[in-house]
Amino acid sequence: PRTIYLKDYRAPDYWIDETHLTFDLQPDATLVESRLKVRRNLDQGNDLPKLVLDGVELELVSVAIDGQSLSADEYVLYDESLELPVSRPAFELQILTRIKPESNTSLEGLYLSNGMYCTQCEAEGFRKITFYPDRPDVMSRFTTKVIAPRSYPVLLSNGNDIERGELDNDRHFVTWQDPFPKPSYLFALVAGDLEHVDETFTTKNGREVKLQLFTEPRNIHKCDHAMRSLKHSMRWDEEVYGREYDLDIFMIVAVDHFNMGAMENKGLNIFNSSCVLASPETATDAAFQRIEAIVGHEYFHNWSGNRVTCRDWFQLSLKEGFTVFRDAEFSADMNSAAVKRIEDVVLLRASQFAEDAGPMAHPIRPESYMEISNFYTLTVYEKGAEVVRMIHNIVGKEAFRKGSDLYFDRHDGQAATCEDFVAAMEEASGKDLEQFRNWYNQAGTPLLEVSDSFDEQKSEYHLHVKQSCPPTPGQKEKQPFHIPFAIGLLDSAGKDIPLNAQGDTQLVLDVTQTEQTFSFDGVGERPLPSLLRGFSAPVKLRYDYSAEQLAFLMSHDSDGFNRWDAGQRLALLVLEDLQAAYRAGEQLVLDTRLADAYRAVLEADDLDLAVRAKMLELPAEQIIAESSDAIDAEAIIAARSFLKQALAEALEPQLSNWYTRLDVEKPYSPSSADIAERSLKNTCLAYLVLLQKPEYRTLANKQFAQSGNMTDCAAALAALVNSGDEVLSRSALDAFYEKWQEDPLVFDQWLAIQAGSARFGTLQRVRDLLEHPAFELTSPNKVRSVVGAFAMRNFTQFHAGEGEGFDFLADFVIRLDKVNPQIAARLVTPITRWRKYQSPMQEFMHASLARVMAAGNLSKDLYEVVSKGLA
Ligand code: B3K
Ligand code: ZN
Repeated sequence: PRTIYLKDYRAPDYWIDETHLTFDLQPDATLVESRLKVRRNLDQGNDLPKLVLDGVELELVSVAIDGQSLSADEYVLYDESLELPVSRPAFELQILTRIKPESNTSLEGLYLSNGMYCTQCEAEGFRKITFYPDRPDVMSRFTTKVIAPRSYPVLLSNGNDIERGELDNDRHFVTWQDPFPKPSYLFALVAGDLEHVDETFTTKNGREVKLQLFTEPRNIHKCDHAMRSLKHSMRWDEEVYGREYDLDIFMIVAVDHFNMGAMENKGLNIFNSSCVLASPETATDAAFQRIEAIVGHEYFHNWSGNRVTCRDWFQLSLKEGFTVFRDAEFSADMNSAAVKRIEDVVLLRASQFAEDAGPMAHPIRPESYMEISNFYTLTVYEKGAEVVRMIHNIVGKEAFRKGSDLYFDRHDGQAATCEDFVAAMEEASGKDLEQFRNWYNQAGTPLLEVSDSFDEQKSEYHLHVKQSCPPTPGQKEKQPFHIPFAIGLLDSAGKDIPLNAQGDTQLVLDVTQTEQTFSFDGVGERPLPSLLRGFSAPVKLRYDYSAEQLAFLMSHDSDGFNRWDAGQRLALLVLEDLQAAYRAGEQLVLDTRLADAYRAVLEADDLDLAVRAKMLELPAEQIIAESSDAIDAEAIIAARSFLKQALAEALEPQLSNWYTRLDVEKPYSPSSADIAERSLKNTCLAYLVLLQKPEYRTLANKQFAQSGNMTDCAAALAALVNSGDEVLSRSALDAFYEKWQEDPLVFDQWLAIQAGSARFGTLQRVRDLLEHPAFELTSPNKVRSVVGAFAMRNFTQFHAGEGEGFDFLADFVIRLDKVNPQIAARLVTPITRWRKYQSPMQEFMHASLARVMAAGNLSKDLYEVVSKGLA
């Protein structure tokens, strides 16, 4: 496969002013007629170069220019493009193609999901529908006529429906017109036998917008939460960003077969059903919150993505990083802000840091790719959002809003670049962001090494900060980053010390050099620093805290995030010692300082319940792994599972106390207060079942059988399955299956709980699940629930044995690549990180990865990830 470089970007040779599409839908032979108004881009010259259109797996039926058919010797048809002669600077092009939605399992382009037609065009799926300049800087006005048998009563596309009617052969049609020019990746079409719920929303300027949510009839009762979330998003974007919706109708469609969470097609968002459908009985709190976040995310794209889109795919973070930042702030406003921040940082540390340290590491604006689908990454999304957050923190809230207004005004209707965004922020704030731009160019997670000194005589305190960034593929040397470093200083009573004449107790230090010292005077006693408050930059922080200091921060830091983080650091310290003891063959013993600190968390009377629950969660194995240079999976697993068990034993009275206190019947609500209660209760339960005591298992069993909501039910099931009690687990799993086998989203949870269990998720069990009659290789949700849960979220079982898990993954990925390359390329990542592991894990992983390559005939997607993994 060919590598595409950012430095090779050239503006398009031709514009497409209008795009008129007609779809005649049939599963095995859909006819797509495309009429394009083409115009030479005169900025590129006055000559008339050949018009090159993208097209993949299309059957070309006919081409005509200004009504004149071309014969086959007048054009050149390549594997992935069509080259046409041009003799006039403006002309009308008419192309007829035939495609087969029913055999499209890549879920890119036009495909069938449970008998309903739908599309996914981002990034380069439109070229699987018709020949087109399938690049985001070509923006066109689309009119789409959808023709289908009447057994597909609902026919949708972008914009407003302007005409509908009946046709012969029991067919009908609807024509849609989208007044906003858009790139092809935002095109969408849906046809099916769907029901809908309708609402209206009145925008701040009094425009009425019709909101419609479409699903298969059996799911129609699961739409309330998504609809409510949509209204909240629309209001929030008006209030916080001044952004108003711009069409008369906004539609969301839920589909079962979908590669990602959702897609922001103009006026017609298409969602993975798991990200839209929820009822208390079938969806967990996490699902409710995920739905709210994703509905918001896709809605926010209407401005950050659609009205202002990306010039090229290297700019992906322009829309994704910004939009993730927007949805994170939205979720923080709707729920517990502290918990949202903690969850985002956990995701970053557990998964994005690993990406940044692995063979696919790339800056948030990559410089090259073979397959762009591989760059819809945690780096582009989550780290991209952190970069926007840093800008927000550097320029301040008001200037940020001014900058965002300027960006939207200036680039409305355009395909923009990351540079345009930074420039707008710079202009609106007057702050120099020159060095800050390195965040866009350089990959890798920077490391901040901090030490301090105190001059008692002068009452002066010094923080010495050293920054570095490890080499990443293609980038050996790095320039220093501009890192906003939020800090506070605590006195011995745990109070914040004023840091300047204005009495500020928190400062954001601008770390810009490789080594830098910050001095504070008038400091009466040696303070304890609270560093990187609120996770003010996506970096790793090293400071030699003692266990006692961390315990002190856990109970005194005025920054809620850092209280939690001190707990994480303390647990990591303890886990490191336990790993060392394990390797030395010593007996593992619980560090009472950690037990005391956790007890204090359980007993504190002022702590938010949701944060409390988070503070009781040990760092995930991936986070522990991330903090060591050579991962010793066995020691990590042994240390962490010992610690969990030991904490359960040490804290039994407090855990059981909280459980009892929170074990009250009440109607379900996804309010943050109720979510917090369930979260703490179920965290306690997860610990308690580890004790070999029948009463706690009975408790779990009772909760499993009696709870009226899926949060409590699934948590109890997971607790049972993780308890190691085979009999109870089996009978609960069977009962769950009996009850829920007909609901695919709940069935997915049944799969994921088993494949993800440290005790139950053995390789054999995973193999059995793949043989389950309801498992489908063509369903990304099913694949993720079994193989994703095992290879990406079940560290213990995936790394067990002598690499059998890796071999299994290799075989599975080879098979899946023929069906769905995008998902295959994602799933293979765990074994591409072999370099980070100790022997012999490293050799096992490498051998499995090499086997994938040796299978040959890989898709572009999988080839890129595997070849970079082996390089
Ligand atoms: N923009 C889409 C991502 C589509 C990715 C396709 N490979 C979803 C989102 O980020 O909102
Ligand atoms: Zn997005």
